[in-house]
Amino acid sequence: MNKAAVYHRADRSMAYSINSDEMQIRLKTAKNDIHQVTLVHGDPYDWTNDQWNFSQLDMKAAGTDELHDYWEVNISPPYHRLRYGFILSNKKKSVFFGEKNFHPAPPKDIGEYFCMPYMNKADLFQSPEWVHNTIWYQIFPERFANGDASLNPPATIPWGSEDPKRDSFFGGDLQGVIDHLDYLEDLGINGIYFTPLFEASSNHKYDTIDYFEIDQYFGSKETLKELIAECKKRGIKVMLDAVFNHSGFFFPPFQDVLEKGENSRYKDWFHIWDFPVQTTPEPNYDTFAFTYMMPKLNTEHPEVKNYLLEAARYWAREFDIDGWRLDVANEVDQAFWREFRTEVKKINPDLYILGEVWHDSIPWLQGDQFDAVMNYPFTTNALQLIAKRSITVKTFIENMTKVQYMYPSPVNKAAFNLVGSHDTPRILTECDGDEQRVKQVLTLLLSYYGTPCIYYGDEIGLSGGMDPGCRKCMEWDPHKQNSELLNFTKQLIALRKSEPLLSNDGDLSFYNLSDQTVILKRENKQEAILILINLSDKKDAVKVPYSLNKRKTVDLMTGEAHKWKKGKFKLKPQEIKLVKIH
Ligand code: ARE
Repeated sequence: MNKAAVYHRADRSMAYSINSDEMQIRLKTAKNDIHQVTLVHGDPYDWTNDQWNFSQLDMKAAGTDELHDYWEVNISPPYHRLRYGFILSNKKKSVFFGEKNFHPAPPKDIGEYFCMPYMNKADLFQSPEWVHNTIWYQIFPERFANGDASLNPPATIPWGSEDPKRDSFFGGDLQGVIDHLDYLEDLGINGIYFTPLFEASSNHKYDTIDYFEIDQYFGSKETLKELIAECKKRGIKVMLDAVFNHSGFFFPPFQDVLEKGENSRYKDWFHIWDFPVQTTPEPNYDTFAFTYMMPKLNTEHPEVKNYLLEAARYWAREFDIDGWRLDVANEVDQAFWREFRTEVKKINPDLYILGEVWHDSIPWLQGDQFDAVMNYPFTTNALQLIAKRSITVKTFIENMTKVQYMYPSPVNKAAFNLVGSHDTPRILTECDGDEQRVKQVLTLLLSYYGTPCIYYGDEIGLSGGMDPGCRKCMEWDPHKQNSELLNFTKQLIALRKSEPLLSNDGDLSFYNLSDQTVILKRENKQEAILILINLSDKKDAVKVPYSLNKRKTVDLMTGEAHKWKKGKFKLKPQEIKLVKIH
C-alpha cells in the first residue's frame, strides 16, 4: 500500500458543506492501489460508557487521473459536527488513516480523527443560482458594433476594413450592442460579460482613468442604463469588468503623484519605490506586468479601498448589474476581496463575482471571496485535445478529472468555462481553420458543467491570433458570417437550455473506451445524455457499458430515435453525437 500517496486534509477543498445539512468528503490515493475506502464517522460528543459511537459508510471511487484515484462520499451529520477517518483496503491489508497517523484499526482516541467542527451556514460556498443556467457571451465593446458614429474617437478606422493593431480604434460602442440585442437573443445567450467600459485611454480600457464614468467613446451612463434595461427585458444578465489591481497612467491621483512627487497626498495610493517618479527607462513603481501605463494600486490603503469599494457599490446599486469580473484578481490582497464581497452582496446577494485567475484558485474559492474563476485549465485541455490534437483522450480525461477534484463540486457548478477570450487566440485559429473542430470544441463547452462563455464572433467564424489579432471587428454582413457554424452554435445553446442535464442537473463523468472518441456522460437518477465526439478522420464504433435495455434513446441533434447497431455507437469520421437515454 502506497501510504505516502494517501492524502486528505480537513480543509475546504476536501471536506466541505454542500448545503446547510450535507457535506462532502474526498480522499486521494495512488492510482489502482486501494480497492475500497470506508469512512468511519461519528458525532464527537456521542459516547456510551466511555466508548465513542461511530458508524461506517463506503466511499465511491469517483474519478482517476494520471497518478491518483479520488474517493468521495456525501454525509449529513445530524448535529452538523463530525469526526471522521478512513479505512483503506487493498487485497492484502486494511489500515485506518486519520488526521495524525495510520493505525491497524480505528483508534479509540477521537483526537486521531479528522475534524469538521461545525457546519456553519456562514462558511458555506454559495454562488448565485441563476449562474448555473447562464450562457455567457463576452463582448469587447470597441469591436462589437459601432452604433453611434458621433462618438467615434479621432482617427477611427472604417469598421472591419483592416486587422486591428495595438492602438487601433474602430468606434465600437454601447449603442452598437443595443442595436444587436435581437441577434444575441436569437443566438440564445442569457448573459453578457463586457470587458471594461470605464473611462480610459486605450482601446481595451484596462487602464482606468475614472472608475465612475463610462468611456466617452462608448456612450453615456444613460446609454448603459438603456442597455441594461433592454437586457433585463430579454432575460440577459450583465457583468462588468473591474480593474482594481492597477489604475491607468492618466488616473488623476497618479498624475498628482507624477506632478507633486513626495508631496502628493496620493503618494501612498500606489507602490512607489523612490522619488522622483520615473517611467523610463524603467518605471520605479509597481505596475501590472512591466507596463508603466498601469501603476499598481495600494488596495491596503484605506482611501484606495474606500474609493474602489464605492465604485463597486455604485455600479451595483445605481445600474443593477448582475456580476463583476475582477481583473488580475490574484495580485490584489485577499482582505480587500473579502470586503468587496461583503459590500456588493449587501446590495445584491445574487451578484456573481468572477475572478480572473489562471492557476489553482482554491484560496479565493472558499466562500468568502469569489463565486468562480475563469476556468483556463478547461480551455487548455479542450484545445490540446480537440484543436491541437496534442494529447490523447486518456490524458484529456485525466487532466479534466484532476481539475474536477481540485475544487469542491459546488465550485465546479459555477466555474466560468471558456475556450478563448480577448487574451488568447480565437478557437478557429487554434483549430487551424478547421470548422468541424470548432464545432467539437463548442460541443464540449456547451455540454460541460459550469457556466460557459462564448467569445463574440467565435460563433460566426471570426479568426485571429494573440491580442490584438483576436480583437477583430465583429462581422455583421450575413453573407460573410459562417451561417453553418452560427446555426450549430444556436442549436447547442438551445439544447443546453432545454436539457438541464447538460448544464448542472447532471453529474459528469467520462468513458475511456476509445483512443479516438471522447465520451462524456451527464446523468441523474432517471436519465442520461451521452456526448460522443469522434476526433479522428476514421470511423469509430464504441460499446458503452450502459444498460440500454428497454430504454428509449434520442439523437438530440436530429430529434429522431437513435438506432443501435449491435449495442454500439457508430460514429462517422469527426462526428459529434448527443444521445439522450430515457
Ligand atoms: C498588451 C500585449 C502585451 C504587451 C503589452 C504592452 O498583450 O503582449 O506586452 O500590451 O503594452 C490589458 C490589455 C492587453 C495589454 C495589457 C498590458 O488587454 O492587450 O497587453 O493590458 O497593457 C496574465 C495575468 C492576467 C492578464 C494576462 C494578460 O495573470 O491577469 O496576463 N489578463 C488581464 C486582462 C487583460 C489585460 C490585463 C490583465 C491588464 O484580461 O486583457 O491586459 O489589465 C499564463 C500566466 C497568466 C497570464 C496568462 C496570459 O497562463 O500564468 O498569469 O495572465 O498566461 O498571459
